[in-house]
Amino acid sequence: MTIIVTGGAGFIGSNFIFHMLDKYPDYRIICLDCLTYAGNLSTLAPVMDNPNFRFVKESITDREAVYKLFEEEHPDMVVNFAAESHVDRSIENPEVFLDTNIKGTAVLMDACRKYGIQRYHQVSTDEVYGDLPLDRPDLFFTEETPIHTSSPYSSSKAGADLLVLAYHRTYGLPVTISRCSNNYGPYHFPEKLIPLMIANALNDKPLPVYGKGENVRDWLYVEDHCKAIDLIIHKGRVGEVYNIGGHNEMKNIDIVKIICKELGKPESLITYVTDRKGHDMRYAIDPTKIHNELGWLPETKFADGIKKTIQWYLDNKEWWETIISGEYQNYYEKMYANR
Ligand code: NAD
Ligand code: TDX
Repeated sequence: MTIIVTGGAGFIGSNFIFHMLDKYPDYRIICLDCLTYAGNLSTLAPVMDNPNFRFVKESITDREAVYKLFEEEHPDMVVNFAAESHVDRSIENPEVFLDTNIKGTAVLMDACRKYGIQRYHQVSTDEVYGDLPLDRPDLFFTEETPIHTSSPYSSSKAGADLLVLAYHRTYGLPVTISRCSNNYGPYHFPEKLIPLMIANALNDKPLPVYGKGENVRDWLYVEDHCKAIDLIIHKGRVGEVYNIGGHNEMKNIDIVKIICKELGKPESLITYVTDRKGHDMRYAIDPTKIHNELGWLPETKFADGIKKTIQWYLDNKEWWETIISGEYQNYYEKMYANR
């Protein structure tokens, strides 16, 4: 089995590669990643010498490069993690989100059509469903919830999902889609809530909470997401969408307070800043389908997962300090100064 994993130098893709190489010693994994600001080759250092692994630095939007890779490797599956993934960046500059998230998905699927494939899997997000109100805790996103996006990021992911379903219906491409809630864990890029708060707290810097911090996210430990995708690509039904979520809804402010407590830092570091434009209020996934069909359940309790995550950031300071000392400084200044 040869699998092309795109976006494997990023947060979830790298965790997925580690999971697959560990679990399937006879699989060949090809990571296709163009190393944007969010991709980090040092993340893949532990597997670089593995004979079952190959890294290819190309963009999923480059048709020629993608076709060449298919000719060389004859993949049995493609799992597409590659994306521009940060909502705040999409608000500043939507265009690259359209290129990578929509056009890149089409290029990958065209290659699958041209050369043949057993499975094309699209890694999508719960954000395609929009948001839920805080005063209706009885409501959850199911796979039938209408697409109703809020940000350029989520719109580009929804556009990709629709293309994937269209390629299935029109060309019979054997596709699956997973829509997951917020992940956390090792190698999470420090522009996102949890790693940003850990890094800032460790540096005794202000902890910028958008709005009132009342927004709710449904947090899932990244390893549980990887296990769900593993199940879907092997046992999921072609043409189907599977929601993945941890039934672990938490307010942003509560997450930040937990991080302060775990690190022994004062809550006085918390600073309320101008809200995100179009900020989604609540995400909550109903994972009944993947549970009933594939037997998947989240295994990591948040109390344990957040401890493991914080410990990882304490043990791997070099990884994130290198990131935040580079181009990230300009990003941080632009996004947070005078906010
Ligand atoms: P990330 O930003 O950490 O990593 C993205 C990776 O994709 C990087 O390595 C980057 O270099 C690569 N990439 C970007 N553009 C590319 C291109 N044109 N060609 C090749 N590679 C490219 O993202 P993540 O958080 O790991 O998310 C991975 C996927 O999971 C995304 O599709 C995202 O939409 C989805 N998702 C993320 C979450 C979450 O909580 N992080 C939740 C649900 C779904
Ligand atoms: O500095 C911050 N302060 C803050 O209050 C940041 C970076 C975020 N927030 C809030 C905004 C959100 O309500 O925290 C919440 C989480 O924010 P992000 O980490 O940016 O994640 P989110 O916008 O929820 O999107 C994430 O989950 C779904 C991923 O980035 C997406 O790729 C995924 O699809």
